[in-house]
Amino acid sequence: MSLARLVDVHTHVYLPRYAALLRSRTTLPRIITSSREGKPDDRLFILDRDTGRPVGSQYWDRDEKLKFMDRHGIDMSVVSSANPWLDFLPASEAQTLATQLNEDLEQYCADSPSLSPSLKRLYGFGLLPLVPEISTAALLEAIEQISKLSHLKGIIMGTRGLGKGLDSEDLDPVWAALEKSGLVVFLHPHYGVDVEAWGEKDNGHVLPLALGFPFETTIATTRLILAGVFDRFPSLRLLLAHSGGALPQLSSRLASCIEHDPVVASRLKHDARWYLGKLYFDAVAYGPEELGFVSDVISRSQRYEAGGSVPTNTAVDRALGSRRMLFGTDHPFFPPLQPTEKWKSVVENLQAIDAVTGWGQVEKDGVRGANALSLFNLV
Ligand code: 5CU
Repeated sequence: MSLARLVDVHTHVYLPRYAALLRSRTTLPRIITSSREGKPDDRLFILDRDTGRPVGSQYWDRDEKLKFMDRHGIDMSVVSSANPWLDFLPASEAQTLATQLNEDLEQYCADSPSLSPSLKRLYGFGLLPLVPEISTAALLEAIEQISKLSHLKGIIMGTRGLGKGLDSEDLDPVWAALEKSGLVVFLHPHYGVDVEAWGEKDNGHVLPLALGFPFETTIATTRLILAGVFDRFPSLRLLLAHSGGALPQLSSRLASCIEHDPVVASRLKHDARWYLGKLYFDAVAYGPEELGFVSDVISRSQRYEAGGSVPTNTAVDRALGSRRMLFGTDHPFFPPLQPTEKWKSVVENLQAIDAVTGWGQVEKDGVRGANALSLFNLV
């Protein structure tokens, strides 16, 4: 077993202030409290057609986060607010709450135990008030606020932007400021795809979570590529949830569709596959084959370095791609259905990293933590 640090970059919280807001609401998203066997019973409703799920202190209490980390050998976590963030609020409320929640998260991290004289156990992703009608000035102020909070190392963002999606040019000043700040942008889904796609059978939350979430990320990232955002802001650091969804699998098809489309064919500076090598991917994929495949696709992007040159047949260096992949748990989501010491969702992701063919100890340690330390400049 390696002694290298284990760092969780995909782990969520509903900060107490936000949980209180969810409790006060009468429409989605909300927490409904009822009584079960004489005890208060909190249930969270956030998704379209959500049937609810139990929520408790593991969603908001920092001690519970630290206990979970200890139980799974996680040294450090970069914690983010869970979906749906501020998406449902009017602009002025979103702006005020973003400022407060960023302060709250800074405190949550700053007061966490130290791992070494210079490192805490908890760091965070802040929030921007990304809602329709918000002013650009308010967004830039939020980026400035987060940049000054020393324990916040990035921002978490959904896919709606200001209501028109992330490919809207209205967001260019935001991308420019984020690029300049060096903050990592964690792109995370919430809406999935049209619920009609799921049919009428009750399949719990399986279809929206297993398929809807990753497809939402796939679509949002593809739209960013197509809009030339990575051409205009080449140093933007974007971390994709759930290993980038289906984008790695579909990237050659995307490249071909672009090449054959008169509207888009000459728009981008690079072959679509090149952009995947500029992104970061969490390793929340649950299987070694998937992780290996994603690292191949990232590695392969270098073949497209010269503006879409013809790929060679040289074997891809799988290890190279691993440097852009980072361990995550999705805690406190996906708790075991029956009480167990360790959560299967965590154990499986760790076992997957360990079992990727072609990754040596250096690559595995990188994905487990060293890549995160480097990406977030945690030294
Ligand atoms: O179980 C869920 O609904 C979720 C969610 O909403 N967000 C997330 O990050 N993971 C699971």
